[in-house]
Amino acid sequence: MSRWHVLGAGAMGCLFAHALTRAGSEVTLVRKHAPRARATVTVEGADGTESVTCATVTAKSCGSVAHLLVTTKAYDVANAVASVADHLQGNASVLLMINGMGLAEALARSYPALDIYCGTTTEGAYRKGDLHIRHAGRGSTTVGQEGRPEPPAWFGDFAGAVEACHWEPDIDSALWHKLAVNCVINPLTAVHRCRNGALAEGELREQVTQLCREVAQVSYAAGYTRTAQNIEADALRVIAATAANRSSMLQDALAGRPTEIDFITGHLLERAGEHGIAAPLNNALLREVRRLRT
Ligand code: KPL
Repeated sequence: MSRWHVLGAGAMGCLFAHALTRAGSEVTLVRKHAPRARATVTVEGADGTESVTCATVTAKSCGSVAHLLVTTKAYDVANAVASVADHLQGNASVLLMINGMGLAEALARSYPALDIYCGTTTEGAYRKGDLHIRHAGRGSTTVGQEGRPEPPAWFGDFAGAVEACHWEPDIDSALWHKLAVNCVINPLTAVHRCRNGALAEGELREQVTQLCREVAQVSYAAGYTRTAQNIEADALRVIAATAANRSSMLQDALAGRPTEIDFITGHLLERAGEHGIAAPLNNALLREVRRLRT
């Protein structure tokens, strides 16, 4: 069984730490403060409530790290990884389970020896308290390293612990698809302070169509043909399936936290720029969401 260090103790960090511990992996939560050597992680699910205990350490005292799972907000990744950099084994495996794109490449430039993987999940979970979450909806988890057809040795145990988890050789396309859906839903819900379902009606529905048109143009140009062809149908399906939810960007905005807009719409616009595509509504939303905190 692999030993995992987990950065980020939000809903996803807790969900994965719980699943890995339950399956027998040794999990250590790396936290800002670790007053106790062990802490309880509690998950409320459809089948009841279950708790496990995990080791807790601070970055300074975390010991040697062979497998690092990063579940922080996108804007915290660089600092969080830097905080444990002195403890990373030379060729440590780092799995980024975060929103947005562009961070794996940035991390690889800073730490060329690291073996970096990316993942995306449709699991639904929200935080009820410190290390206490509600697992609200079951989904699937996709992990990969672009261009690597076969998973590494640790993936067997990981996939055995995490429900409906599969290896994806073309992880970039999976991440882009998630990013595309997030570009359509997250900024609109944050700016209009509405739940996802409100995007299916009226003027916001028209903006969804315009965003999808822009996202499709960029997706075609960047070579993500399946996303280009299906983005509107896929975004509408996610809007319907998550109608009662507040998007993560709306939750961040309501809590006065920074948002992940630069890693979601910002990344889309970078790619649009490379291909000379304007994407005006995405541009306007990027500016509006950036202004939400000022
Ligand atoms: O991923 C999401 C998010 O909120 O970040 C969606 C799919 C939009 C669900 O709310």
